Amino acid sequence: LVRPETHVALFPSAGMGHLIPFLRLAALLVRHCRVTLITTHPTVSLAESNLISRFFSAFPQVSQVSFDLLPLDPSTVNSTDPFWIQFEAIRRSAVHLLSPLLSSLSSPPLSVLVYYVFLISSVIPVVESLRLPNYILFVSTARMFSFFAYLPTISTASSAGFVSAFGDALEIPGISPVPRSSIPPLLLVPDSLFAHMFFTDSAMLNKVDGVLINTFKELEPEALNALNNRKQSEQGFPPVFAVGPFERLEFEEVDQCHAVSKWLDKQPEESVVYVSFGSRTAQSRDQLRELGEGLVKCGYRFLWVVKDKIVDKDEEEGVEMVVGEELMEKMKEKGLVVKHWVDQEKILSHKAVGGFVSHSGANSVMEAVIYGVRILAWPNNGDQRINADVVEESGAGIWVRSWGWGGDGDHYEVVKRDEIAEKVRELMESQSLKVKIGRVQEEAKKAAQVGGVRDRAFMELIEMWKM
Ligand code: BUP
Repeated sequence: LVRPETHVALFPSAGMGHLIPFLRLAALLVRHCRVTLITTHPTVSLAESNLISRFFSAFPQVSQVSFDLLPLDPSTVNSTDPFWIQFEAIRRSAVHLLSPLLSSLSSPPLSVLVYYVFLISSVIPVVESLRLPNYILFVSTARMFSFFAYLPTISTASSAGFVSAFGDALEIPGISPVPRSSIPPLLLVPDSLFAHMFFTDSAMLNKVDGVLINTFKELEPEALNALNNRKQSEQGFPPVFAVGPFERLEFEEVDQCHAVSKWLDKQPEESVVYVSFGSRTAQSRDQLRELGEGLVKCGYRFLWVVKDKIVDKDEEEGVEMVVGEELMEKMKEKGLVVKHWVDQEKILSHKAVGGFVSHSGANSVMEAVIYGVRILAWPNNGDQRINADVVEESGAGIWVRSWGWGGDGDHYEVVKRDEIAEKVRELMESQSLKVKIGRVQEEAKKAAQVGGVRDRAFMELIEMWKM
């Protein structure tokens, strides 16, 4: 069996969508080896600091080392999104602080660092000087990773070069084309912070020893095969390990969800559509109201998590203020509308829930698959249109390509209530969708069973890391 001295340090970045998979990875790894989690302070959201505390209470055997961020002048960063500013603060701080921090983790000596993708350029010089193997936990889909990893082959490492090289769609060998309309919007904004990170870090991929992705073969066969082929044919391309599905852990449970659970308990089986757009994207008031009207119109019961601010600490107005009292009154009969953090997996695993209107964040897609809840994907931002292809191609759900990005900002269009109602009805009524998600769920269960492909992937990694 594995020697206890294998020691893995995990270095996540900001935001719940990134923190959660790192914590779930920590929980899977701690069964086999020593784990240290590097946490950064301060966090952007309350949800992050709360979850970190609960994690260490639940896993006292995981060591914590704290990484205090150096101050960053926001005017030196081309972004107003607090999460992107935080990513940059972590990147810059890591250049100075990571080396002494990793060197201090000496008992037992560190075997490997697993970190967030947009830290590659900060981490590589450090791990090279310490001769430490380095792996990424890519917190999106394998399809998105194929896109990320393909960029250096077509661009001149800048948005301008990329835009002119792109055309209508990007043909990546082995996967279906990525249309221009699916490119993360910020990648097309010259000199955006996001574009800077994307191009700088993808260009250094060949210095990464391996990539872990929370996915499994049957969910993304084409992308995983294509990545494997690329590894075989291209020197320096890192191996990709499908280590999913990651599952929710007990410590993630939140008290606030009791009222939600009580309400769900009263609803008939598979009668409720759950609506949530993730932890980082706020929607415009106009879109929120059309969505609310659409939910009323669809005729199904619904549980809707409203979000109109990017960061939870800024959410000051109650849900009535945000969606309007008149609409709240209409929604009362069939809906429960909340504006706080909920226990999403508890909701998805509830027998009353039959469908999920989701922004198709990678974690949400995987969670819906695990519980066999079919998805109506409505991408808001970033990687989400690329993930929506995974939803459709795998049979986990549907999406409407003609709908614009669903968030708030210049490039977003409001989708009207009638269209929303019609698609939600299709989601809830289609028998073929039900059958297809059932098949994907079965595959997810097989991948996660004891001795299944997920366990084998971890054993392979740990064997390598102990050398
Ligand atoms: Br909101 C919300 N409760 O109320 P994604 C989210 N979640 O448990 P995102 C809750 O946050 P990225 C809530 O289950 C999932 O694990 C949810 O991750 C959980 O989207 C996670 O789905 C959200 O990947 O992150 O937040 O947009 O930017 O990484 O896609």
